Amino acid sequence: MSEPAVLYAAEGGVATLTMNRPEVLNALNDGLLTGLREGLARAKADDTVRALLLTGAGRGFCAGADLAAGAGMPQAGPRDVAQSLRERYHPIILAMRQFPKPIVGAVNGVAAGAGMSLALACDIVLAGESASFLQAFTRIGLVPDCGSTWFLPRMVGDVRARALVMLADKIGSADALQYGLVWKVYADDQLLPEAMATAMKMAQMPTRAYDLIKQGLSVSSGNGLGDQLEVEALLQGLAMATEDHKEGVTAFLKKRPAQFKGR
Ligand code: T3D
Repeated sequence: MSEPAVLYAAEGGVATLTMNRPEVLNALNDGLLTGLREGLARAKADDTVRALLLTGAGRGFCAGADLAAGAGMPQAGPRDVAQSLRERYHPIILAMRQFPKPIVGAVNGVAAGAGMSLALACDIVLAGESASFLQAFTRIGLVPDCGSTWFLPRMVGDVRARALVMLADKIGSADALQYGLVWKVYADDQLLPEAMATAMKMAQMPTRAYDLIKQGLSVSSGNGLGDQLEVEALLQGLAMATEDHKEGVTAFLKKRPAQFKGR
């Protein structure tokens, strides 16, 4: 039997999704897209999972849509690309951004096309020194998809976003760090241990507050200050009703470390 296109492992409160088609740099075919959707749903439903780690097997993170499996192949015949994006890709990007637990991306190699969008959809993006990022779309006559035109201007500003998508130059981890695409860069052999340590640390934090933070950040760019203050007030009311808030205050007053339960 062939290996699954996405490996799922859960340990210490962290579910790890490993994109697993290393021979094609984890290009996205149906199996891999289905594996991502199912892995996200499984990790969301499991109360013992309080953080998610996304990475790639082999020397690539994800090379975007599998060009040999139909994407952009004239011989595959006409197809409704918009429908394909809506049905196969968008649910993954939206599930990641709406995921009620933090997602750490460990970008271990090239992240190209929709693979770069996947990396950008993570909450905390960590990279290995040999990681690279490529808005590959114009190289094959396409436009960015899977959220890249939404993420990039917000993350790196308009000047860099335009250059990245129009020039389609591959940038390395040092530039990605300087541009603000990634949080930290590690030596390649340290990336996974560091990413796991980050995810495990986040799995011990107040999970409900993380969910509420993600909700607040997701609407902030469409809001004026007054509206966003109101969003924060509503979210803070919800956070204040959690067991973890009570535990945080109690631990502070008793001068001991907090034991958050994610409730
Ligand atoms: O409905 C829809 O599906 C539309 C959705 C579109 C969303 C998109 O993501 S469009 C963008 C698709 N991705 C690309 O255009 C990137 C294509 N790949 C590359 O440009 C290069 O492979 C990389 C820059 C990513 C890496 O280059 P390099 O030199 O490190 O590796 P390589 O030798 O090119 O690739 C290694 C193998 O992976 C190679 O196979 P081989 O020759 O060893 O048998 C290569 O063909 C394969 N591979 C890499 N990317 C893809 C791929 N196979 C299929 N699809 C790929 N995207």
